Amino acid sequence: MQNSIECKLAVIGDNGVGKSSLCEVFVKDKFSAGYNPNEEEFYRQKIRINNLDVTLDILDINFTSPIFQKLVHQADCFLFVYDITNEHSVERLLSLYKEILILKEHKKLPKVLIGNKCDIFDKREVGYDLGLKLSMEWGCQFIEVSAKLNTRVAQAFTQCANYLSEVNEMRVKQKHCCCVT
Ligand SMILES: Nc1nc2c(ncn2[C@@H]2O[C@H](COP(=O)(O)OP(=O)(O)OP(=O)(O)O)[C@@H](O)[C@H]2O)c(=O)[nH]1
Ligand SMILES: [Mg+2]
Repeated sequence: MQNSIECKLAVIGDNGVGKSSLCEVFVKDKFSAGYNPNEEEFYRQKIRINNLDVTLDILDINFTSPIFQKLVHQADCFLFVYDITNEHSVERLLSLYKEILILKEHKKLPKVLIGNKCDIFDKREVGYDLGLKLSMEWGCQFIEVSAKLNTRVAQAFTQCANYLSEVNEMRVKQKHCCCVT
C-alpha cells in the first residue's frame, strides 16, 4: 500500500503579505523582519499526515512572476494569503483567485484561506468575520496566522495537504476494494 505522496503547494497573495516569511518559518523556523521582494522561490518539506509521508514542494509565487501561470498549472493545492493590516490585499487575492479558477478550469481547488500578520492587531483593517465569510463562499478553511510569532503556521500548511491525503486514502481504499471483488 502506498504510504507516501508528493504534493505541490502554491502560496498565493499580494506583494508583501508574507508569503516568503510563512514558507521560511514553516521550513526553516526562521523569521526576518526585513523585506526582500522575490518573484518565485521553492521549498521542500516532509510532513506526516494520518500515517502518510507527504513531501510538500512549496511554490512561493509572486503574481508578477513570468512563470506564474506555469506554476499555478502544476500546483495541487493552494494557500491563499492576505494581510489583515491591508484591505487592498484582500481585493488582490479575490482577483488572483478568479484568475486561478480560470487557469484550473473551475476544478475544485484544495485550498486554505490565510489572514497573516495577526500579531499586529492595532493596525487591523480586515475583520476576522470577513475572512470567515470569504472562506465559506470559497468552501475552505480559514486560519489567521502570524509568521512573526509562528502562530498556527504549520497548521495552515498541514491543513492544505490534509485534503490530498484524504483523497489518496480514498483512492487506496477503492483500489483495495477492486482487488477483493
Ligand atoms: N509583523 C509581521 N510582519 C510580517 C509577518 N509576515 C511577514 N511580515 C513582514 O512583511 C514583510 C513582507 O514579507 P514577505 O514574506 O517578504 O512578503 P511576500 O508576500 O513574500 O512579498 P513578495 O515577495 O514581494 O511577494 C517583511 O518585512 C516581513 O518581515 C507577520 O506575521 N507579522
Ligand atoms: Mg516573497
